[in-house]
Amino acid sequence: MANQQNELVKLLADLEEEAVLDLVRRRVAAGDDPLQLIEECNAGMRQVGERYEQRQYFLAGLIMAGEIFREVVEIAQPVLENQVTRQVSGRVLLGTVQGDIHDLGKDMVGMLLTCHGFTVIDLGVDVPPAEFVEQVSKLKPDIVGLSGVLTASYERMRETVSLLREKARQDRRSFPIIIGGGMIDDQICHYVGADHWVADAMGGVHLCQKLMAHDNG
Ligand code: B12
Repeated sequence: MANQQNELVKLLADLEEEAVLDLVRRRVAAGDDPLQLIEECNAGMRQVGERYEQRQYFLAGLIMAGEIFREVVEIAQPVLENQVTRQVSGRVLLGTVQGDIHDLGKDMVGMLLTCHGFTVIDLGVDVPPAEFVEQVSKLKPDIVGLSGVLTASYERMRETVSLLREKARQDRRSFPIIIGGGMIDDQICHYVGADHWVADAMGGVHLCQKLMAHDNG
């Protein structure tokens, strides 16, 4: 199994589209956990990023990696949807912050939250801070989730959080703001002013479940 795992990471890092999809299909058919497969592909994506930084890959490599990852998620999604029990949970407003068009991570979180009974309102990518504020006022979600993987996104997240807090104060409402995306850590969360951060999509689901239980308890 360890070899197979390394194989998937390596195949994705090498952008071997057909071989990746073939291996994923075989492992799904053999009963492997689809989240584990996605996690391995994520490790492959990080290697693609490193190769891009080292100029071994160019933009086309990032685009290709994005396409392969999306195809992997398409294979895994039906299995994931069958695995989970749907209970009615809360409403989560999601979006990738302004200036950032990376959406694979956000979509992954959205899909898993939906599988776990959350109603997800997805504002898409490159979402200006004012748009988040407007939609939060209109849709009144229980939780707001911001996604961003570029270093430049942290400034936009900070601005978005600040505007959301101001509006929440005016409306006498409160809702937790969580952030996620590649390189986010405690320090960035503190800088941005968000309430929580998570490193992976399933961690996001567990956090949202905890926040809703707290809300209702
Ligand atoms: C694929 C990719 C692209 C694709 C994206 C396709 C798409 N539809 O999303 C494309 C080609 C569009 C792209 C473009 C660019 N990219 Co790019 N890209 C990547 C790459 C290789 C993978 C990102 C990815 O999708 N990972 C898989 C997902 C599933 O992981 P994730 O996003 O981290 O999400 C997980 C968690 O973080 C979490 N999560 C994410 N969001 C949220 C939100 C919430 C609420 C929660 C709870 C959890 C959560 O859940 C997810 C699943 O576990 C990364 C490398 C890397 N290390 O990340 C570079 C990377 C992010 N890109 C980079 C760069 C530089 C660019 C470009 C500027 C390149 C260019 N010259 O144009 C442009 C920027 C465009 C823009 N304005 O946004 C740099 C960023 C460097 C930096 N520090 O800012 C990276 C790190 C590569 C590198 N090492 O240099 N890219």
